Amino acid sequence: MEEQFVKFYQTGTFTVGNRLLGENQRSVQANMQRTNSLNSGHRACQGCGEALGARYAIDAAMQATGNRLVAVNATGCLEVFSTPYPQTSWRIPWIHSLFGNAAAVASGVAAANRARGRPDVRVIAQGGDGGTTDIGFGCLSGMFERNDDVLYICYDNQAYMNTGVQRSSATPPAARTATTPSVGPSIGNVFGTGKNMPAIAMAHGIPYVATASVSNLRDLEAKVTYAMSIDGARYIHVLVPCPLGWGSAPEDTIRVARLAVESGLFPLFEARHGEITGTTPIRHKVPVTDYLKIQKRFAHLFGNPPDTGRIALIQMSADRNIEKFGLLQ
Ligand SMILES: Cc1ncc(C[n+]2csc(CCOP(=O)(O)OP(=O)(O)O)c2C)c(N)n1
Ligand code: SF4
Repeated sequence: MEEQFVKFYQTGTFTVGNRLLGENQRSVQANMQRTNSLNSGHRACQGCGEALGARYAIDAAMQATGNRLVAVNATGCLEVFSTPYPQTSWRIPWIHSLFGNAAAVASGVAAANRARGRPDVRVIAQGGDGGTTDIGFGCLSGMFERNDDVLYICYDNQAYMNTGVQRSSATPPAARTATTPSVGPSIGNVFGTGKNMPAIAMAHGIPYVATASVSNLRDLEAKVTYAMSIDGARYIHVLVPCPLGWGSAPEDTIRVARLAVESGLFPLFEARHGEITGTTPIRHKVPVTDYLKIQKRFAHLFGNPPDTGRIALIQMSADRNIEKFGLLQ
């Protein structure tokens, strides 16, 4: 009989697979000693990418800091679903700031720790894309510019989800939201607008900037772990699909996030002091239609006839990323 190589896809998980890996390859989440910083029982929707991303990121940061961590949370889904007063799912010191000032509050916490002679207690600020790219933008830029000792994590679900899926400056072209055109020849968000937040963070020359995706959770853990090993202002931008706002199936959250990466629409990279230092190559390049078709927010692109013009524009932007970051190696 012909021999067949059996591949263990589960390596790195909490289940059996972790034992197949060497100590230094094991994920934080697979460790029995993980802190469960964002505990079960919260009220996120089924399949929420933000809940998943935050759980991995904060547990990794806890491990990297020897559990000496304070998190500051902007208003948004992550804050609302995790802390319906008087309950909380957080098992770490956690502060709810205003919607727009998480970065400034985090800078203050870091300064207070220094003043108390406890610079070993590290600080994370976190928020959604609305809280980061729009209303919290000024405070965040100040935190970067002063090189304050804070890791800021943006969980990018590409709209204001908590208040009913309004457009943010991270909403991609053609995506339908509650505040983008829903009738006429060009349904969905317009082209040529929005902000590239990782590039803006890099332009501040801060020590570390990275993008991550909940499709690559080990990579997310590694980036958070590295970020907590250095000082100064750091920024990680995580793509977190939102089944409610994207109109994707809850069980497809990882798949959608992966297709964003594998199509080139969401490049994974790291940058130090404003220069790209590493990228994650695409393993199996897919056309952007594979990504778009499984989300209702893009359904209008696939009518009869399909909107080939705008689909081609989205494909061009994915191809530009692939070329710019050298993602096909
Ligand atoms: C100054 C201010 N304006 C508006 C709101 C209402 N508000 C609360 S959460 C939210 C949306 C948050 O969106 P985002 O930051 O993208 O996070 P998400 O909920 O998508 O994770 C808004 C508009 C507020 N709390 N404060
Ligand atoms: S609306 Fe979206 S981001 Fe908010 S809890 Fe539900 S899935 Fe998560």
